[in-house]
Amino acid sequence: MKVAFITGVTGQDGAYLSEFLLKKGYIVHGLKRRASLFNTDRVDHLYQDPHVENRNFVLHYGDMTDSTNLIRLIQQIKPDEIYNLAAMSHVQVSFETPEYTGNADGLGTLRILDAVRLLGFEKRTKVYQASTSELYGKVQETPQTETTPFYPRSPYAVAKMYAYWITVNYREAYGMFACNGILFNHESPIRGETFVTRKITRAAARIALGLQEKIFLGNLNARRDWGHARDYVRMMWMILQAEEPEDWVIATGRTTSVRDFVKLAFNEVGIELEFIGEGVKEKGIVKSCLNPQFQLEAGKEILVVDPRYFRPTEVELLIGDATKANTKLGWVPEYNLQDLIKEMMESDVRLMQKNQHIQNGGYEVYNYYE
Ligand code: NDP
Ligand code: GDR
Repeated sequence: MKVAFITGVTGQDGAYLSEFLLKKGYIVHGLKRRASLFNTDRVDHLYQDPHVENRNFVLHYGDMTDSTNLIRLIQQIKPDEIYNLAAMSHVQVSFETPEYTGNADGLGTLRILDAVRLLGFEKRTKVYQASTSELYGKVQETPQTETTPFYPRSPYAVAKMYAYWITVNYREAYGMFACNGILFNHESPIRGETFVTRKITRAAARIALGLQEKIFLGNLNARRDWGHARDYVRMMWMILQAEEPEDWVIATGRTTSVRDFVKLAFNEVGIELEFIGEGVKEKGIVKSCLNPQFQLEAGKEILVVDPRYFRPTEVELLIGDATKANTKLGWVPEYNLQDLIKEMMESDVRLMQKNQHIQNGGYEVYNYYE
């Protein structure tokens, strides 16, 4: 039985990857942070009572900023594969917490790699590093490939650039099987609520059900290459099963603006939108509501641009070319954007209907819109 250690196990990708590896027969160990509230919602269905022997899913407390903790855990677990997914992963928040982001995302990666080296595990433990299309930043060429130059545009991306190169360096210096997956945006029904896709699908569900008046968004012109997290975690595993350690772009090859994502999400529940005005004056208005389940009048303003969501430096256009992954490893995504939006909308409508029932029963439901 292979043993995997996943940092960031409580995040979107950590949850999908845990499920994937457990199905493959792995023993999965995960790193979780101590928090004042429970933070394991996404993996609670995999939880196993610690009093049961021979568990195949085990969580450990730790933090990417704590070297001794990481060394001790890697020594105990003796993983065949480490998936380093832990990170302060919100680009806009990284402008508010640049030093912490550098520490957790950049130096955190070094701590993992160096723990492997220090313990003499260079030849037994493979390392996957969660690199990102944010490395491309300011557009140098499109579509972006493994050879496109990097031009990071946020403290997050700069930290991830350090992580990318330290992974390459440990591979070359110490012969480690250490690889970067340069993953473009990938989403799902369990995507964090403050990333734009989930913010939109939650709000679309709430607006349709009459639980929320409008959504406030930032740059509607930004374009992203959005895939499904389930397809992308499969590729993380494939990267570590390849013959040679290399770096790989994972993307769908299709790019969509934030504005079009909004339209598609509302369309999914039978609501047609039109956009009027420009820049900070742009607004989203209901054109028609064909779904008898929802009471939305034509002409209602449901989207407003709020400059608080503009970033000091923005990444305007991402579109990836995953030809290498396709030809060398046979990776092809199973989901397209329409499938993804359908799954996210169905899930958020169900979730919000549940909240509506609770509210109708006289109880308060806490909601936040960012
Ligand atoms: P999430 O934000 O959903 O999850 C991040 C995980 O990292 C959470 O488990 C979080 O714990 C944990 N974490 C954050 N800081 C620390 C820390 N200091 N010590 C230990 N754990 C920490 O991200 P995703 O699942 O979406 O992404 C996974 C990785 O892939 C990240 O590194 C991200 O930067 C990268 N990436 C993501 C892409 C995407 O589109 N999703 C694209 C390309 C790269 P907690 O739950 O306690 O907050
Ligand atoms: P991104 O994802 O920055 O690409 O990073 P996010 O969903 O936050 O933003 C995508 C684009 O949408 C624009 N935008 C808004 N974004 C947010 N969050 N909230 C808004 O209200 C809003 N309005 C417009 C943004 O300006 C941006 O252009 C994600 C993260 O998962 C990273 O960890 C990962 O590395 C990259 O994807 C690939």
